[in-house]
Amino acid sequence: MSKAAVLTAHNQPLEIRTDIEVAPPKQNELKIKIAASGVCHSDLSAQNGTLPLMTPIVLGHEGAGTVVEVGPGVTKFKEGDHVVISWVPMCGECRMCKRNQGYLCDKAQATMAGGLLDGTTRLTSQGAPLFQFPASGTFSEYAIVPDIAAVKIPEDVSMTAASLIGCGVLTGVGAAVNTASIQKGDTVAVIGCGGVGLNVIQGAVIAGAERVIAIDMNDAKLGLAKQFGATDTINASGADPVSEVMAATGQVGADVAFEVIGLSPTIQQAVGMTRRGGETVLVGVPRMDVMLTVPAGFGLVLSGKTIKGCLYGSSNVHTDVPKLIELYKKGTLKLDELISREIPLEQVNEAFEAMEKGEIARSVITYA
Ligand code: PAD
Ligand code: ZN
Repeated sequence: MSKAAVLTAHNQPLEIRTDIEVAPPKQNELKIKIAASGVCHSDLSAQNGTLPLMTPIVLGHEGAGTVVEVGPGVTKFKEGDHVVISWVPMCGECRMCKRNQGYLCDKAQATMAGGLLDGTTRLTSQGAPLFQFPASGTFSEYAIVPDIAAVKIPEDVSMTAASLIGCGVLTGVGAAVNTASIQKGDTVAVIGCGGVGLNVIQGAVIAGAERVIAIDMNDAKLGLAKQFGATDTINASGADPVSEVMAATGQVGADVAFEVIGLSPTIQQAVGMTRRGGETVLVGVPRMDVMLTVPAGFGLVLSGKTIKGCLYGSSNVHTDVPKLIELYKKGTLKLDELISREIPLEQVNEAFEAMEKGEIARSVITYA
């Protein structure tokens, strides 16, 4: 029996349960003892129903841990390996993986409602099965994940720092480096400087952007944005970010604008502050009923703009995680600076509250 935080129904606080039964890993699955899990806004979105996952469910998808058991057929992992968990399993063999679009892996589709590759789960509590955040479920002392959803990391890297790679860093840095086509010297605007947005900012710097305009409603976040490489900041609570960005760019607009919140008005703002011929990259996940409306003529066709959706930073985890670890070791990629608080699992609901208030970059749950 072990411990996990369980969402029993949307909009309910997570329940800490200590009766979790974890079935042994099946074919090509790993049992992971979770060392650390970041709390991402997508967990909060699953809690409040913005992301429609099945319940009861163990949330958490930004994690790192140690392999404690391998299922039949596993050849690439052994007990004791340290891994980062990818909430999109990437098989490396399907048509999407083969065209370097592993983030859209065909096999992963079966996990998306909240389970493993066969659509089921290995966790039980109070006699009933518990779903898992797709291919993960890191608000739990133990998780069973497909072996194609794990990436080995060196043992000398802190698991607390590495856990953040599992979602916020792959997504944010990937949005800038993989999804967008930032060119050296570009001006980039980033709306929303939370755990993911700060990574878009550092990714934009890595991709060669010269100016990075950070936009948020919270001055503390704008301070952090500067630490991550923003050259300009705009507090959106007292100003119209579109006219501010236009004024700051000589009425040209940003070469690339990112929306990293998932709200209709800020999506409109991102499109509005993108220059003619530029790119708008949508990273924030809106409610499923949010429609994208842009003036198709001057707003898109006659201005030659591109609007791109960004899933998981268009990442290929099996090659991108090792690259990010190298950048961290070199000091080019900031991970420790993303951690606002280290908390026990019991404080996960407080972490959601702090996130809703926009107070923090990342809370990271650490396990004994
Ligand atoms: P977060 O809550 O840490 O950050 C959101 C930030 O937006 C906070 O700093 C807020 O202050 C700021 N904000 C809120 N409203 C406004 C506004 N009107 N104007 C300006 N700033 C505002 O969230 P996060 O960084 O963990 O996640 C951000 C989004 O990215 C969220 O929608 C999440 O679900 C999504 C996400 N997408 C993917 C993907 O694959 N596309 C992966 C991971 C997360
Ligand atoms: Zn996430």
